[in-house]
Amino acid sequence: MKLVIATRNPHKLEEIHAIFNFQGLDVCSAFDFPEIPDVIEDGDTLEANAIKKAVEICRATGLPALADDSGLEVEVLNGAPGVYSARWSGEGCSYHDNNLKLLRELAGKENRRAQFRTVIALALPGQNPQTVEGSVQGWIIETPRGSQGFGYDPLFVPAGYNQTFAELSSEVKNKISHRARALNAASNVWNHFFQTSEKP
Ligand code: ITT
Repeated sequence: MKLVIATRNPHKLEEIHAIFNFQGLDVCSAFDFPEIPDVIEDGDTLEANAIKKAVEICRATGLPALADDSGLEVEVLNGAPGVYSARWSGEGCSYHDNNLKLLRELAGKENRRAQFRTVIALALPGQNPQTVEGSVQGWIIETPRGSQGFGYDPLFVPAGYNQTFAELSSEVKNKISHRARALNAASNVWNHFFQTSEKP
């Protein structure tokens, strides 16, 4: 059985493959379908965008599709940037631009608590899409540190650690991250789909 990972973010795709053993599934990604336009992520929630990405890619390819929509939710910013994490500082912005904006928004603030949250949606042809989620608590430091990972990783220290996600090895990040927890939930909740795929 085939499965399309509905992402064009290479870092995310690499993490998903490092975290999850898709066993007998024949896995490809949105990179393998360059003719399909980017999905417009105009939902108000991570759930809405994850479902939209999975459903549109499932319809366009006729194949089961799994989408990941993730965001950083900062307590003192009422959950921002959240669903707007990718383009927080404007269309075409870089991870660096977003990190600078985060530092500006938190300047002088004592409460630096934040969480990363991932919603995973699975869309199977002819069926209603379903979602699961995972999150990891932590805090935002004042100066970026580390060169691993991507996005807001250089500013995020997960609870129980002293290093940022960009300083920790990918093995550690991929054990404790929002994405790892969401994929773990996915394998429990959708075990039927993943087990079926084990058979030849
Ligand atoms: P796709 O929609 O093609 O999957 P995307 O980058 O647009 O790729 P999202 O809409 O989920 O993905 O955007 C999430 C943004 O949140 C992403 O661009 C990063 O800035 C940030 N982000 C997501 N996961 C992260 C992680 O594990 N570590 C650091 N930042 C992350």
